[in-house]
Amino acid sequence: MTAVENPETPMGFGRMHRKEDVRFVRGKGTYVDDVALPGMLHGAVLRSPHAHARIVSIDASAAEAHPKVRAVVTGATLESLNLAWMPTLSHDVQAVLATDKVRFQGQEVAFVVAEDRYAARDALELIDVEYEPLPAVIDAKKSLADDAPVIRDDIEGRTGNHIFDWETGDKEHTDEVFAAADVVAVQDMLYPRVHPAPLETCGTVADMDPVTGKLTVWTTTQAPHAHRTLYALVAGIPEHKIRVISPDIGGGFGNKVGIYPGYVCAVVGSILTGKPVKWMEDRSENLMSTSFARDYHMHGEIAATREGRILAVRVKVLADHGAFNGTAQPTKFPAGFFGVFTGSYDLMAAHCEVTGVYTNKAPGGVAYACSFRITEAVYLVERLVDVLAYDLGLDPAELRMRNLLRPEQFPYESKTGWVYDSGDYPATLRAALDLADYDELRAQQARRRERGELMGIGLSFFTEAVGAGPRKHMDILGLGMADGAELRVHPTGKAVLRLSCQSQGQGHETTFAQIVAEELGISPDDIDVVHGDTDQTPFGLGTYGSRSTPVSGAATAVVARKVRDRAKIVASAMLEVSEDDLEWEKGRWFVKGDRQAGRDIQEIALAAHSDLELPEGVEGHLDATCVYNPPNLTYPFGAYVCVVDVDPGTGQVTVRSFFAVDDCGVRINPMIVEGQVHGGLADGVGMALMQVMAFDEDGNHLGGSFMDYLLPTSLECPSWRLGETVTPSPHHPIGAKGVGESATVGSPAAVVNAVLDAVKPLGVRHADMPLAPAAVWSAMRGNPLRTDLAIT
Ligand code: MCN
Ligand code: CUM
Repeated sequence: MTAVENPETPMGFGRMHRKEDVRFVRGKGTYVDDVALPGMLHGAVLRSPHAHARIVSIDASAAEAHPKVRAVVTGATLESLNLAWMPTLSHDVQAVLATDKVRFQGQEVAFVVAEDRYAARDALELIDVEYEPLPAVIDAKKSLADDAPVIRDDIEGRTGNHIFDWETGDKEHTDEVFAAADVVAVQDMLYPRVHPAPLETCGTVADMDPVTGKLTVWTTTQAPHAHRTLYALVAGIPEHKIRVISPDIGGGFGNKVGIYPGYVCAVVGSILTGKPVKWMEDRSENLMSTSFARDYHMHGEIAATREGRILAVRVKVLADHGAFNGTAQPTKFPAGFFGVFTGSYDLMAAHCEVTGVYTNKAPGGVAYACSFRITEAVYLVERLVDVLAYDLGLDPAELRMRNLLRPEQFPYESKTGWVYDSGDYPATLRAALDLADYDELRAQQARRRERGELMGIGLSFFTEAVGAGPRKHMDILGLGMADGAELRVHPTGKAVLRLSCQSQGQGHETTFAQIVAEELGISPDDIDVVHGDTDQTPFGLGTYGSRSTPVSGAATAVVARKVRDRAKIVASAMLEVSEDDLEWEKGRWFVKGDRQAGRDIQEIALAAHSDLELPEGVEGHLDATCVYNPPNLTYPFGAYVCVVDVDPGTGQVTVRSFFAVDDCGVRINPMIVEGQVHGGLADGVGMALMQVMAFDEDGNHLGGSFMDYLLPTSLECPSWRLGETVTPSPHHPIGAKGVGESATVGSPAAVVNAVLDAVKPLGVRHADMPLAPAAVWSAMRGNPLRTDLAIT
């Protein structure tokens, strides 16, 4: 880890401590669970013990009779309010509370509102639900069988579990290239179901004021404005009568993009009782019922010449979407951004087909630091390249170097239609190999292999696509993806910046202030960043797909430039010179050729609020707004090298070292970027080695606590070694690209490739994540495990 070299506040980009940490390290953050309102009641959710069952009856009378219970909400209550079903962000519908059937274990069946949390929990036990169990569909591969029970029989005319077929690329041309290729390497692989597991679970405090009719919702959301619009559309409450406040968030990682039934129930509870209602889920509830990611069964093929020139990639995917997620995510493509599976390589052709299916699992496929399926795409192509290297007997670094896109090819349109904005990939791979001292590592590996030791070196090279983005790629509820920014400079030159995005730990209060500082020369300490409150911030779709820097960051730069232009008009009036005679240097306008004659931004701000006479039509004060509609996504990229040791007796993997060179264009705060990368690398180690949401045959969820669903700690992680290259995005006002998900997307393949490189002498070509000791041990004996069904 790099030390903070310059702890003093820079007047713009550079390392600086995070402003928000002043409250976080003192335990002074305000999270949803810290919100306490007078007369507040508490809600609890009754959940299904079955993965698939018909609901015969629900008798809530005993719970209703509990002296501390104020309301019991069931699907029938919601039906009478026309709220039984809610749209998911992915254009499907989900039962808020089950009425006809339960479709996954942990599904919401009833909601109790009581005077305290304990009473609410106790009363859940008093609700008598009669179930008629049905066979559960857990294995996506079996969901399409003719005799598989139909999970979504609530949808009229549905006779099976098939949701969609989606394809991209040119099939005919790809098949031709494959037919003519010297070599075709084929590999099936599973990206298992995983969960983001943020430190803070999800929750809501809903307060419907019966007098004003205004609904205030404190909620754990990465996208407050999207939630408000959805509440308005679903509940029919006028949008201006809804205020969504997303206070401090204890991690999101995609878990807090969607709306969950508990949120809606808290709102309904408040409407029914006329009191504020708090609902906070516990850890098991979070792990069982909220957004899952991945669950992609992939069949990949890669075609090449004998010399190792990669020609084409062909893929078939079976996507397990769980019970309620008809399409993958809030995007026009049902398979999300999986279309970037061509990776970082100069291919002649590519084609992929994705089939989505329902299973009796919690709604899946949404998000986990993933850029919506890019994680799966990168993993697939980076495993395929290694499998090809294995088959051809080539060094995986050399094979990548020969096939990476070259700098002169940018902007590059991929064979599936994505326009990569900028990059010098070979330079970044070279930087990573140098950082790792690759040749020396290989030499050491050879020596160790002679001693019977299993040392592995794994590589990955990833291209991300972040900053949703143009409507071509993405929309939620038909809303498009522009984000707003408002900047107000006060008379004394201090400023407030209002943004539609929402930080879950990424440090927005610091970095967005730094963008204004860079543009206007106001110290970041003098700029307050306001976000997470729909009453106080302009509309925008929030934080996911690492879009805050690409979209809100761009909006911030543009709004600051607008203020600078306004400041120029004021300065010209103050100095009584033409605007054309003024020149900007950070923090002041001065007269060309006379550096002494100038006004700094603080003087200009005061004058802008005075009776200074401004030109006809120019308003006073120093404010501006901007709505930024990004012309393209940004495409950060990186090269990773992972070194592992595998215990030949137990299959236990130790990550010895990890070298990561990330390119996210211009870095606003390199310290924060490095923190983002550290977190993502830990995620990658977790997914590669231990994280999986497994189920048994009956649909029992086997990962309901951190004893079973394993997260990496510092003990499993090495001391990360980071490097950087900087290729600015040509279309972003400050040349920045997003970085928040890069390392999660890029690192699993490096870890898996390293483990498989270690066991290569034993003839192991592939094994599926997570490479827990049992999986590695079995693979070493030629007996690969189906990890999502077998490992708990
Ligand atoms: N940054 C920078 N220079 C760049 C790019 C980014 O200084 N060139 C800074 C940004 O200004 C911001 C941070 O790095 O402070 C991350 O920026 P960005 O890549 O724009 O990502 P977002 O802010 O949109 O965050 C979302 C992203 C996602 S989608 C997930 S999931 C994830 C991630 O961020 N969840 C996180 N990182 C997380 N980090 C924490 N601590 N907690 C989460 O829940
Ligand atoms: Cu894909 S997880 Mo993030 O986009 O919130």
